[in-house]
Amino acid sequence: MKVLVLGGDGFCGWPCAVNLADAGHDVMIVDNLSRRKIDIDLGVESLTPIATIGDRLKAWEQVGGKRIAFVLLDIAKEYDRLLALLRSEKPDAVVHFAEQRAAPYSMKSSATKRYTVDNNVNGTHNLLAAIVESGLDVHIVHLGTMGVYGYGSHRGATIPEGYLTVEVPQPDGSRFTERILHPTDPGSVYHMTKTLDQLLFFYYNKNDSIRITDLHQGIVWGTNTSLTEKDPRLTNRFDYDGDYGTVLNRFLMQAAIGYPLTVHGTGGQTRAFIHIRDSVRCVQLALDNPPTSGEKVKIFNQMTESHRVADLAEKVAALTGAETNYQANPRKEAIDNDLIVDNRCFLELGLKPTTLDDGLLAEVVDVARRWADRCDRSRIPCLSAWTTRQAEAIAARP
Ligand code: NAD
Ligand code: USQ
Repeated sequence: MKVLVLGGDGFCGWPCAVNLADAGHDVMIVDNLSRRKIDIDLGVESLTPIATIGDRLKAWEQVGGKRIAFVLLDIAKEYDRLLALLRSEKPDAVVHFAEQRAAPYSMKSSATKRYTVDNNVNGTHNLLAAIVESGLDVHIVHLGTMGVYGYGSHRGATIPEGYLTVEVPQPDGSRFTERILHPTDPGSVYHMTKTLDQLLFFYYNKNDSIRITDLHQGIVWGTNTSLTEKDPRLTNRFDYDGDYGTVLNRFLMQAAIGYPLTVHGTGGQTRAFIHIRDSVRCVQLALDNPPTSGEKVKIFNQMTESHRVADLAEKVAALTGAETNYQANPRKEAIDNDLIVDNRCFLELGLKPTTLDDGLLAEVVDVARRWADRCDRSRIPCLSAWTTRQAEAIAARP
């Protein structure tokens, strides 16, 4: 199959691209390298040293991998080039990772809010419009987020895979049932862009019969896969800073360098998690099981387990002896929430979940220890505040 991997230089996209090439697909990465530029703008670096995209692709060929092509293109701004690329390549599928993905970055300033909306919504819309204009039948696999469902208002209900069956009361007392998109409840400007993506997919699927799989992915942890471990130049990125680092990888890295684990608020926030190896596998499963012509947008909950943040800290502390620091929360979010998630679609397709208890936590700590001298401790605190109230609370931290 010919697959374009939009955002294939990023944390989830790079291991996915090499995995697809390894499986024999013709892979082309399309990326504007904006993530590397944001690191430069923020003055931070991946904890693991990452090679340039050119060196990555050379290394992949040298270890015997099937050649991966690369095109430097901004999908949010270069519509005509994107359309021309689709017309010339005629891909069977496009995997869409190419968005600004950090909630704290999206909440830093009006400029980063506007950039996140412009980049993410235009990028997704350009892709959809270009596929329609090209007349091609391309399966889109999009990386969405569990955060579209929101955290806090489920009251013990199980979150279904995208659609909710509701009963609507009629004026005459009768009721009808309807299968609707699950209501959205975004917790940041970034998460809001994913809810907008979801509506764009709904519309283009209804109007133009575009075949789409939207993967509502949880927080990805871990760093490498067996393929990115084959050569140091293939190493995947490891974000640890207060804007791009995600909670579990941050805790594991903090434990590795003896920095007290930064639990926001009470740590009662419950979130969904998936290991990078399973994330890669899920994308492959989604590509292998496309929607049929005329089928509604397929929505899969791409997660394998849910945990409270405080429980994660406790687990990491038990493994490493780390201390925990409960601190003022920079985010406006529920202090605690339940999270029960239906993830049967991928399990039924054969996903064998990698869990926190499979020994890989220690592997991440080892990776972090190896690169500990690259860590800038001053960049660890999360300082991007959701509102002035949270900014004041952070400023008052001891
Ligand atoms: P990332 O920032 O590491 O990678 C995104 C890639 O897309 C980068 O290489 C970037 O340069 C590229 N990109 C961004 N905008 C672009 C544009 N306009 N044109 C071309 N390329 C562009 O992020 P990631 O962690 O790999 O996440 C990938 C996708 O998965 C995102 O859509 C994200 O929302 C989703 N996701 C990530 C996680 C996670 O924990 N990392 C969890 C759930 C969902
Ligand atoms: N948190 C801490 N301490 C930290 C960092 C985070 O307690 O040092 C807390 C946050 O306050 C939040 C939770 O941990 O309650 C999760 O934060 P996160 O940064 O790990 O994850 P999030 O902002 O939700 O975003 C990440 C990815 C995003 C993806 C999302 C999936 O960056 O791209 O969409 O996970 S999900 O969370 O399922 O919506």
